[in-house]
Amino acid sequence: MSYRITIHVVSVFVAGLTLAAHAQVQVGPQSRVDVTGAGPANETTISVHGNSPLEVLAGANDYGRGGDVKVGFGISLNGGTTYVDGALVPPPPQNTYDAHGDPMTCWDPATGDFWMGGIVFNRNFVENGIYVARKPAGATSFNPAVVVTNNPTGAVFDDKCLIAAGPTTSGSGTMLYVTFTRFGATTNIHVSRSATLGASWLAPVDTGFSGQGSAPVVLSNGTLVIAYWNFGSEIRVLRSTNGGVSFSSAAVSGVIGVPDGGEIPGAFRTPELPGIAVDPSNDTIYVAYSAEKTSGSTNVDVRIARSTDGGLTFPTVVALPDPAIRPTADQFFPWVAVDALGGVNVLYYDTRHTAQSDGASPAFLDAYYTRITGFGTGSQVLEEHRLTSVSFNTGTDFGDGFIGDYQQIAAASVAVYPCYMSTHEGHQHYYTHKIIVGNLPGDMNCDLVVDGFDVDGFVLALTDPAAYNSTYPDCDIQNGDTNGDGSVNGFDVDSFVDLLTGP
Ligand SMILES: [Ca+2]
Ligand SMILES: [Ca+2]
Ligand SMILES: [Ca+2]
Ligand SMILES: [Ca+2]
Repeated sequence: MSYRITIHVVSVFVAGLTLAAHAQVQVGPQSRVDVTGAGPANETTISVHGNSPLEVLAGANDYGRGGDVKVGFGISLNGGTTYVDGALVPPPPQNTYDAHGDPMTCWDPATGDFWMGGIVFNRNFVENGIYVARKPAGATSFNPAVVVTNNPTGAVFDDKCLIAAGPTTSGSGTMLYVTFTRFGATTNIHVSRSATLGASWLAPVDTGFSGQGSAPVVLSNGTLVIAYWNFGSEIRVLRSTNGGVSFSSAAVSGVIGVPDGGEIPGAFRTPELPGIAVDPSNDTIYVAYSAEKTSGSTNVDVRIARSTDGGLTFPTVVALPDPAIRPTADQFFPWVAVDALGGVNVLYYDTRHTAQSDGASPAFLDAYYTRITGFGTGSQVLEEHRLTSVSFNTGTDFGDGFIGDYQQIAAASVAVYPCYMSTHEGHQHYYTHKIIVGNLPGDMNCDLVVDGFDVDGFVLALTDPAAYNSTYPDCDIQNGDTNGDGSVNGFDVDSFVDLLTGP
């Protein structure tokens, strides 16, 4: 017996050396979400199941379903390899309205369920509102949608909604928040809440603060933090420590300059809408936005601001991309997500691959992804990957007038899913990749979960590494190094068992 183990130690160690040469971040192939949609589709949203990270819910403004624009969705249970796609059906009376859009998604750690929705309106801009639908974990369809707001008179118009789920301030149960801008007598951000898992919604609260692009997250103590653009030269956050009843505002950025169409190639609109994410392990908040490299410059960059005090202050700001690498191109439409290893993952559009002037129409863009480790420290590393294999033409559909107003990226465990629009298939469609940012010790079947289904793979990795690699060709045998000593061998058995049986 001891002889056999010795042999296996040697053979597995060699395999480990080979794999160690692989890049840390593995970007999977591009996968189209609106597989049955005729397009165009743009303005993306995405959420991932935190405890079952192959389950993904993506969405977009989807013009390819017949009739006017709808909230399109794509559900994947296999990490975006394949999608079930379609469009949401609004609840009465909103199912008679002409158009919907501003897609939003969220995932709730307490129930494991997803919610998705958007705005809905008649083209006369009188009747309008917001709705959401619940998708139970593992389901490939939605429960009937529910009205969040409905405005039948045209006195107000609700716009640019986003949604978050998290614990209540008392720690018991889930609170859902939909944040949006209500145009009318004011342009204030409003917040609708549901303590009934989206079955019913309270009348929206006027935060008292004017802004657009409100993007919410919920901290572990129930504090609600909402990034927004103040219609001026600042990115700010709203904070509510009483469950969305009252709000205060704090600065994220100071003066940023406001990038507009004149500072970016293309004629499409480029509102300054921030992205936001929270690291659930420590409540660190990251807000992503575009800014002039220096005040008055037309060189637009992405910036990521970090708060470690629950959104009161954002003292650490990182700019992308590394100016030593790409000195002149514009980067915009950023969103951010935090993986379980603490990496800060950023999606954005970039103009670098075509020589083009600001305002030149159409523009040629690429989707880019950067993972930041050691955020804001002397050991910071920016690992950048181009996601699109060819630059896409923004003049495809809408005459270069519209490519969506935002795009999103989501992360869970060691998986990251950017979701962006490209026109390379002849229309605006939307796409994801599964990006693996590191090893998940014990996950031998690479479903991003460590459980009893990993036992067979673990045994095979120890006894026959070649057979493991052929049986699990997409997996990294180094996940068997559960004791973290760099080798996969019999010394990993105890720690593997601990992973299966531990808390
Ligand atoms: Ca520029
Ligand atoms: Ca730039
Ligand atoms: Ca697994
Ligand atoms: Ca080991």
